[in-house]
Amino acid sequence: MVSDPWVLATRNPGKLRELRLLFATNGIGVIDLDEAGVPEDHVTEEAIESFDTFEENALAKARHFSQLLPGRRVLADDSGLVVDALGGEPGVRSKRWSGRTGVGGAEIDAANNAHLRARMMAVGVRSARFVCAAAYCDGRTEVVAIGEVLGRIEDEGRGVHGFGYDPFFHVAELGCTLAEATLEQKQLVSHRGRAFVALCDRLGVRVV
Ligand code: ITT
Repeated sequence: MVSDPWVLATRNPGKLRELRLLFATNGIGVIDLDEAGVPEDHVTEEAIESFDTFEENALAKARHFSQLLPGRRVLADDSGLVVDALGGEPGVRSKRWSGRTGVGGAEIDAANNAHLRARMMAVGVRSARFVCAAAYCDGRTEVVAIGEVLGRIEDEGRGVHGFGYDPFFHVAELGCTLAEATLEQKQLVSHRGRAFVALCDRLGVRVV
């Protein structure tokens, strides 16, 4: 790696895996908050993401952790699923949509996916999109960029890769769900891949 690692302000290992791959193509290392030595402060971290837009939440996260990590380049991601037939739900509330608290990782993903399946039962219009706001802050410069991927919600989940709602999100461009795609395939079309490529473009950093 050619420079100090950048800090991705996340506690989500799925996001870290995807962005590590993307930034590695340009020789930039990425570490998460645990690796940067920032102890988890659940209450504060939840409160930061209380805006109604992905952009505001991502920028608030990047700013907050940039203040805790002076001199570091900090990236943040706020993302979620937007389902047309549900009036845009769950949107910025994607992580806690099922209402389950006190669990994380695979358990919260399973609860959210069960909730999605139940809400979409007997719904004819299946179109949806994933949205990601990517933010950068280094104490002087702040940049935010958006990426989206269009798809449809499947009746049943398929695939074992990825995280979150990936098993239920079918992408026509790939011909499969995001959980059936490899990390590299997901990266090429995903909301996150597109948002961070646009962000890097604005920062003058080339990633592919
Ligand atoms: P942070 O620590 O980065 O905040 P998080 O999981 O809390 O991690 P968000 O607040 O951005 O992240 O919530 C996004 C939720 O939306 C996430 O928990 C998933 O349920 C869903 N989501 C976002 N991107 C996704 C993706 O690529 N595939 C599947 N689900 C995704």
